[in-house]
Amino acid sequence: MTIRNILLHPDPRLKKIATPIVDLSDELRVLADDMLATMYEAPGIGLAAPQIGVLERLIVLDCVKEEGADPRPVAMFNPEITASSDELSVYDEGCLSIPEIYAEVTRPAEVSVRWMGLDGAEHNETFDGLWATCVQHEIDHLNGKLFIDYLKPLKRQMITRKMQKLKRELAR
Ligand code: K1U
Ligand code: ZN
Repeated sequence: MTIRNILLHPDPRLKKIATPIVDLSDELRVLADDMLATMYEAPGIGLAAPQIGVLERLIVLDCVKEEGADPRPVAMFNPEITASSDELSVYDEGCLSIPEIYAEVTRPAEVSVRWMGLDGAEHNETFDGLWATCVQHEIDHLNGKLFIDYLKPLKRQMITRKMQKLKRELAR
């Protein structure tokens, strides 16, 4: 497994709409494995393919947080939200492409998702809690949307300026 480089905001590739996956190839299975390894290493609870510069509709997540609980790595090809609750939930979100910055985002508390799994079969599941927040955050990445896009323009601008400075320093 290869740990991939995670793109940092601002990057034009993080603003693009990712392409649907047509055939589940061995290459895509390797990509999913690499993304899970990259996510665990970061560490994070989710990762979307555009974050490693691959503009295809693939996300991975594992939101099991309880100490000693079994991990639950999930890879979703072409994930789609098929239903959202009216009830909302607020979570202090982070993003591996915007490190060390957290902000409250309001989203539906429960979402039903359809996706193609590593086995090539269709899966359907309803998520709540952190899983619901994370899967929505990751699907947003596939549509070129970042969690800071939910914030007021001034706050978003401040974060973007901070990230531009960080990227300049890292490039030195
Ligand atoms: O997509 C990403 O950038 C990953 C992101 C997912 C996410 C976090 C919080 C709310 C919604 C979506 C992260 O994983 S940021 C890191 C993080 O939250 C975390 C890291 C280690 C342990 C627990 C959480
Ligand atoms: Zn993110």
